[in-house]
Amino acid sequence: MPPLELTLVVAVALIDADNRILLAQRPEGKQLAGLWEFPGGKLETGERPEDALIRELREELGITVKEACLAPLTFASHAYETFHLLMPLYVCRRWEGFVQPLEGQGLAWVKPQDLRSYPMPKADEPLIPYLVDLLGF
Ligand code: 9L3
Ligand code: MG
Repeated sequence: MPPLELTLVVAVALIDADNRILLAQRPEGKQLAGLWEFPGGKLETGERPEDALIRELREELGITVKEACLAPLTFASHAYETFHLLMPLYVCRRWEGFVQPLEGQGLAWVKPQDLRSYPMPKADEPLIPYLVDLLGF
């Protein structure tokens, strides 16, 4: 069997002053529509993960994040049917601007212990315990 194509994606747990985490619902018409994910997206050619995340957060949520405010927490890896997704997860507690659903996506601020109630992409689910341990519950 040929190796699955590798897709590099980057995601972030935005954490507010009440230790709630932002989940975004994947819009209709996109892959995995309706599932709740840590915001982010694919790296474009030549982009570093931090650059891609800063770009995605501006495009999807209208916020400005400084690279120094992005801390890597862990790494997700999941083989879907047609591609293998590798996705570092960053955490971020500071940004400029107000979070807005610029792509019409649903947004939810969720306590760590409630993350399990939101149906997520397979790649995102194993990230939950890292956030629960980081933030307590
Ligand atoms: N994906 C999974 N979990 C996430 C993100 C941001 C993305 N937290 C998957 C969904 C798509 C692929 O990665 O299959 C690319 O994402 P996008 O560019 O469609 O957002
Ligand atoms: Mg995206």
